[in-house]
Amino acid sequence: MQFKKLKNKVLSLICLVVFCTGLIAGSAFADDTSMLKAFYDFNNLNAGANPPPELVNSSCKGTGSAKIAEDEETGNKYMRMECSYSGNDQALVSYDKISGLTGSMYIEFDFLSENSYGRIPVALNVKKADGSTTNLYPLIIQYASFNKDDWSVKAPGSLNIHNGAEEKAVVERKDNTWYNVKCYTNLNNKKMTVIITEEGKEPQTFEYTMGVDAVSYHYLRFTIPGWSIQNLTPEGEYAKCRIDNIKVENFPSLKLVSSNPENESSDAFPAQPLELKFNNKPEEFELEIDGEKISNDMISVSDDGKTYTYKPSFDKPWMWDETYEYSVRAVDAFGVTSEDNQSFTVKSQPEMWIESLGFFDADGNEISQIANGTISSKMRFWQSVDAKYASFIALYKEHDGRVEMVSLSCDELEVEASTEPTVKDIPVSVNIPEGSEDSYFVKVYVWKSLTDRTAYAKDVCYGTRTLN
Ligand SMILES: [Ca+2]
Repeated sequence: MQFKKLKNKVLSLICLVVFCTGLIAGSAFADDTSMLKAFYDFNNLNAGANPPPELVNSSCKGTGSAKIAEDEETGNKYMRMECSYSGNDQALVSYDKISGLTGSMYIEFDFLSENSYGRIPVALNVKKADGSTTNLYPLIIQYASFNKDDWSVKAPGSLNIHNGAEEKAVVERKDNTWYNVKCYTNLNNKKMTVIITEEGKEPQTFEYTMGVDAVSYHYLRFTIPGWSIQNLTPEGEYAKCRIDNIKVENFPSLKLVSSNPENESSDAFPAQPLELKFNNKPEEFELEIDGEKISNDMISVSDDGKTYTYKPSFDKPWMWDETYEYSVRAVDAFGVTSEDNQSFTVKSQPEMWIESLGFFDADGNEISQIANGTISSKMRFWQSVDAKYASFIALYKEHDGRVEMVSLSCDELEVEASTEPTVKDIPVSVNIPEGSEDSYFVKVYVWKSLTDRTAYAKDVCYGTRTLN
């Protein structure tokens, strides 16, 4: 049970059919949502320290280096890379944990170049089907051009993007200015999107089709190669840049990871919601049941955006012994489509079966939040034998963490045997005082009789339901 304290009169409704014990159907979701997530802001490291060990090769070669440094004004720590003029030196930091990953990748980092020297490529290395590797470059910081007599800057250089086939200059390079770079890549549809934001300016978005066919990622690398400053820099000068807030996230290709009722199962029941869970958040979703498109207004989406639930309306339940075939089509943020065709079969009708259909207002509209007036809990009874039940409906409030019952009404329900279901309304009057800060909620119980609080056997009924 979930008691949620919400603002004003946005209060929770809880419907509890107490005789239903352990009846939430379906199996645990398969764990197929594994993804890599990494973030480095360097703030918990000491100035002068090496970068974290996952950024392998951080010891660098020759006189180039990558060390943690601190901004004296703000206290922010970042990774400072520098490389000398001489020969084959380079400063190199590589994140190899993406090796072998597929699908979509999100990379983000902040950078600043302290001077106009050097060509600083940020390489996203990818593997092709034949095992060879090649680079995409979300960013190449391209040196300025200089007047060789006094090394004054002739042209400021640029920020470039390389899609695997060609390199384009997209933004002017400025010294001592922070830029944020976000890069989305998808190996399946070869989309590459780079968003560059100069501090305090509007983001600029650049979209590409990758110039390579790749099957997996290999590494992400930040480098200053020594050759890139040779003969372009007065001897003794260094190329220097700062890198901070490196984020790496892998999104496997969108797919349906579980369905409830399970595919090809045969124990569904008439009011059972159809719940479809994806490994990632779809941006588009379409559901067709028995060839008929279901409006997305009829479908609810979980807070994380990954689970879609269709609940059959109370006057149009799934029918006993029927098989339902459905198709699901979803598209992720990278334009990758996932399509599945599945089915489930509803069980045979038992002697008695009771379903909680939710809460409804006086006009018969289903509601998900408590409001003043008459609220009904609808119960659907499928009976092949005559039966009597006792219903209880109670209004509660939660005040200072203590739950108090405000009102309770009970009734005897008689349900005659029928091949058709019988829907009963169990009403409660709600009167929440104006301006109340308390959380109010409603619970409904159905028992075998007023004195016999029998919990029915598992195959008799379904119905523990929580509405928020
Ligand atoms: Ca930082």
